[in-house]
Amino acid sequence: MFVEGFRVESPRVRYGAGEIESEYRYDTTELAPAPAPEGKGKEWVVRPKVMLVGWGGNNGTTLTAGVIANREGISWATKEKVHKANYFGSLTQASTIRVGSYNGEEIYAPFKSLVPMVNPNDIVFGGWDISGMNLADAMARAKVLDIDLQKQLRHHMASMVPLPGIYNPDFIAANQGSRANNIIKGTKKEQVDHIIKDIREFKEKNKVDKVVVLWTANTERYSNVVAGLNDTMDNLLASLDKDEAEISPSTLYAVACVMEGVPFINGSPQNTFVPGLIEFAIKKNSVIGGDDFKSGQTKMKSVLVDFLVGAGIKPTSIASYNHLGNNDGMNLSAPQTFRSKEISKSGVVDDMVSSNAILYDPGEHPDHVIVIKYVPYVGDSKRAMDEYTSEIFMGGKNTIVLHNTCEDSLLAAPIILDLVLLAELSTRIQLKADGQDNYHSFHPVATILSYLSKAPLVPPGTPVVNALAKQRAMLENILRACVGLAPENNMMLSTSEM
Ligand code: NAI
Ligand code: DG6
Repeated sequence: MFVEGFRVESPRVRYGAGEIESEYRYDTTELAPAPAPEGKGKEWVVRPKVMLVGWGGNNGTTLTAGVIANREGISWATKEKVHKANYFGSLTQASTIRVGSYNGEEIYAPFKSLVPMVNPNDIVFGGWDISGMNLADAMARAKVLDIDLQKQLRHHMASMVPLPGIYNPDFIAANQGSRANNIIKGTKKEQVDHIIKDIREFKEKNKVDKVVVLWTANTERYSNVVAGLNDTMDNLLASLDKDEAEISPSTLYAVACVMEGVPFINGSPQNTFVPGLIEFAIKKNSVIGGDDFKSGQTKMKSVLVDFLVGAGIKPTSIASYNHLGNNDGMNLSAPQTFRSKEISKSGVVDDMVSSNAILYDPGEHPDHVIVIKYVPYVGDSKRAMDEYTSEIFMGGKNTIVLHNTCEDSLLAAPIILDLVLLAELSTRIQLKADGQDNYHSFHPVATILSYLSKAPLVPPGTPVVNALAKQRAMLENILRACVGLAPENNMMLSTSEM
């Protein structure tokens, strides 16, 4: 929606002849030295169990290995230098927030220090995989981490073996069949019951009361959304009882989690959250979030197009190629699974384009092409190439070309960590509006995870925000609100004007 102009109707604003007078409350934070708080609220934080669907894949093994390496303080040598385990790439662990100023100087604090959050080193991992390979061998199969590091991690991971997973060859590429040797048999209802039993046993075994489940398994094809099948909660649950073929494995895991009241996050692009599942999660007030980790090319796009459109420049064509050689790339070489990825990668500029009707006519959209090719030799080291062409002042053209080479799983693993930590945190935040009697939790469809998702899942009827800076501001301002800090307004009035 776009308006040509507007006028504010408010008792705090007066339009006069040649001037506008407004009353504005400018909130800013001036810090003062104080003793450090004791305990930092650590006692509030539970030790969560994270169950990954696709635990033995590149992302699952890389994240598990990375957390163990951090917990154990492991360092390893490459030909370049001795590396120390870190959480670079994690918003919660490696970024900072401006908390105020002190004597005219900007003061930043770790993002994770604003409210009590789970320490990733405390996370206990588990999960499912249709491949029964133990995590040490699966880490070697992934070929992501340096060999000296792998050697130090092997004994920590050899005893970790994924639970059998739900396999349906109709939903992923046929080329995945050879690794499917660890499978839950039975009807769909029995498979859901099996997942529920797994979750309960994990809670029991690890003496934890909180579990977060996250899908980092193969990208599936889209499920058909059909009236009477999966369009409502009742129809989805009835279809489950009837063992309907069109319920995907990812939806089955999600149904199990909603039944158990366990947060379920989808890191892949397919429509796991069919309308019936969303309705079910809302009715049960069980957290769901996704879709598709926003790791590299799309993250850049959600910055670059926001900048271009925000600068009054008109992107007219975006061509995004990438090639990769890991198992994800092999699975995406099938047209149906590629199509899921194409959809999630394509929608990312929609909100930016529709925000500016000065640049774009109604219905006008830049050409936007997504190409993904499987090139086994490059392994996990994905190459992403983008060409952005824009119209500029007086008929000019501006072409920007990007080339990014990066290990895909090293980008994704910290994002998975953030998704888990923020999903867990969101279950502990309670809010209440003026006039309401009781506190309530956030809407179960976790918009708060948008920053980390290529195609953010939002409550039905709610606008989707893809622009990265807005997504970060939302998250940051929510955390600031939790500790009574004003939203960051970046007006800089206290330093320059007053
Ligand atoms: P991967 O192919 O290495 O791992 C997927 C794992 O899932 C495999 O071990 C496979 O055996 C297992 N699996 C497949 N179906 C399963 C099921 N129904 N139940 C249990 N396990 C199952 O893939 P990778 O690289 O770890 O990526 C995982 C997912 O994350 C993919 O869907 C990918 O598109 C998505 N993703 C990855 C990003 C990245 O940067 N690495 C970014 C955005 C999304
Ligand atoms: C190739 O596109 C494989 C995909 O799984 C991507 O690596 C993944 O979706 C990351 O995409 P992006 O656009 O966030 O880099």
